[in-house]
Amino acid sequence: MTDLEQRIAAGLAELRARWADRMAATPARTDPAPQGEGPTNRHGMPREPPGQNVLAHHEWPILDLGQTPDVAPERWRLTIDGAVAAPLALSWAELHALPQVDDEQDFHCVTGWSILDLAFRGVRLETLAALARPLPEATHVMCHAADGYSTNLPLEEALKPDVLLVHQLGGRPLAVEHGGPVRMVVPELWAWKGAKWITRLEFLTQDRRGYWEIRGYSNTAHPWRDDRMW
Ligand SMILES: Nc1nc2c(c(=O)[nH]1)N[C@H]1C(S)=C(S)[C@@H](COP(=O)(O)O)O[C@H]1N2
Ligand SMILES: [Mo]
Repeated sequence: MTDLEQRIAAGLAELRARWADRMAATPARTDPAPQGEGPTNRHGMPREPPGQNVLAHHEWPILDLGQTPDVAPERWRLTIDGAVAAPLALSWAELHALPQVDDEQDFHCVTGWSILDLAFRGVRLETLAALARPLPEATHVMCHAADGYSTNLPLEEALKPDVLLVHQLGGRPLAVEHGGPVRMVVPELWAWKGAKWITRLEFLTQDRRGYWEIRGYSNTAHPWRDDRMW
């Protein structure tokens, strides 16, 4: 193992010892009476959360605050700081030097549409957390984006292995209107939890609401519990 691989493995072991039980107990994995329809997803939840319309990939809406930041990959940086033992900043090349993951995921937007089977490629948030080493008192992470957007996550959601910093879709660079060069995806929660044009992961020792959470969106955001507002 290289030094980098060793640091990731040691950081992951520590995070999993601390968070695995809480991750396994989240509603998107254990709700005894999940709402929705269709065959089940990989966690046993109905494929379509309640009231969702499934759209084709080419119909994927673009929803954001209205200004698309132009972040060239050579200038892209991700800062990881706050309640961590080893703050760091990553370049595009450094992000690509980390273990890459391919994952087909569903994308559920609270405004009533879902897209199924998006073939994402990227880096797990847990890999980045393993390098930054959240302090024992860290409980949440605030995701900040280049357009001024932000969204908060409890660590039992953020550290799940399907939470990715995505830079490719279907083998091509992620389109800028969907958050390229790098966006987050959090497939077990509503899509607003995934910041497009991600710039900073700020670990927190208590919860703090992000852009939409301040404006009345649910702070829990569980699709199969129909958590839409407050
Ligand atoms: N940076 C940033 N990320 C964001 C948003 C935003 O306004 N800015 N909107 C969120 C919301 S409300 C949704 S529903 C999804 C939409 O992603 P899409 O435009 O790729 O469909 O992005 C989320 N991430
Ligand atoms: Mo949204």
